[in-house]
Amino acid sequence: MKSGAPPEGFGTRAIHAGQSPDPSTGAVMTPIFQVSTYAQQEVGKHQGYEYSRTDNPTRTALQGCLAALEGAAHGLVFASGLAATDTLVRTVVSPGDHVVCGDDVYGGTYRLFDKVLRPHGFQFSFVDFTKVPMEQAIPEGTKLVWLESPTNPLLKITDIRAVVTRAHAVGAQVVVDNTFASPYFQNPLALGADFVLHSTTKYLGGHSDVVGGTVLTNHTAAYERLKFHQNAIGAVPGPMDCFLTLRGLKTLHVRMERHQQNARAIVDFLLDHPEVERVYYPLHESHPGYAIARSQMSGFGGMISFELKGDLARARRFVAMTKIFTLAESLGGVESLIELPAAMTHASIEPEKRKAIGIVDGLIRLSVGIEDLPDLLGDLEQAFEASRA
Ligand code: P1T
Repeated sequence: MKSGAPPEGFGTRAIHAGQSPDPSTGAVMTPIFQVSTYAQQEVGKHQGYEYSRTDNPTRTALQGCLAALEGAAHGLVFASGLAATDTLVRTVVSPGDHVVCGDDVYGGTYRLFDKVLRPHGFQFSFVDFTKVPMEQAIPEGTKLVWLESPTNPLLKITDIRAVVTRAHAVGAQVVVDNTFASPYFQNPLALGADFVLHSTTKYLGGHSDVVGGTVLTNHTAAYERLKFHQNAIGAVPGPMDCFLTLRGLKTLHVRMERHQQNARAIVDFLLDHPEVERVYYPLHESHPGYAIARSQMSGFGGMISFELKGDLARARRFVAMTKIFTLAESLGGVESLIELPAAMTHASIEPEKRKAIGIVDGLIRLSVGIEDLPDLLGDLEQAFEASRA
């Protein structure tokens, strides 16, 4: 795209935002600036880059593109989703402050809050925003509200506008971890949230070949503090990781449509299957959060959770017997994955807490990829047969 042309639609932004042909060579793709330091003409006189922990041109391009996709004024990237989470919490609250967090979040987020930040004096309470009235869930004195919607792994839907209204009334800021929806289907800043976080490892990178995280915001003062911490703490991604994520972003809109198409057909297949006990998918009429989901999301991708009839052993056999769905942690890549959250991604949550939230030991989570649908359906069908006792 030539400089000066305004990028408009999502796909155009995914391909062009934050990037222009390299001025020194005309290279159409942002180069991998594999460099740690930059020449200065005299002390403090340089071309905008001093040291790659502070800034790197490949990272700058990625940050600009991600900000454009979430409709944010500012974007910063980190070495992982958890590095982004840690830096954000340390930036916006202090030890002693009270953080209210959704009860159903990625197990690593829970572990960071409960096992790393709590011992430093940060106060956390975990609540189910879909059940507890907002006044009770977010009491006076709360400084930060942290939520996922849809949640990992139960795909619960929180009314983001309602959380924002209550949080702002008590002077708290709101972070939405938007990893599951992706910016293609949901933009929490437009719903009033103060910060959006993504594990870019997932849909944004999209190819299971890179780990990363990002924070997006419209608050300039908070962005300045976050940027200071990004450099001062130093949990930054390398240029190759930024390049891979940037490359992944270019097809985000196309991939999300196909994830959604495949997932919807698999949800129908599972709902009709006599050996399936329960299916969780937010954009299905059967989901209790369906109306809210429709009001704040324009669609949903490939995440489905379900429970089989029968015992835990059946679920363990099932996940071991799929051939196209790979048994693995993570999600959001082009390839389909299957896992048992209680034993894998959410094993760091104490068993009694998992049970209270509803993450039963036999819960199966699918990340539906963009392979051919008949092959995916055939794979699940053969796993049903092969896993029968
Ligand atoms: O893995 P990392 O890039 O550090 O991102 C952490 C993270 C944050 N938020 C959500 C909603 C996530 O799902 C994750 C990582 N989740 C997995 C690895 C998983 O399989 O659920």
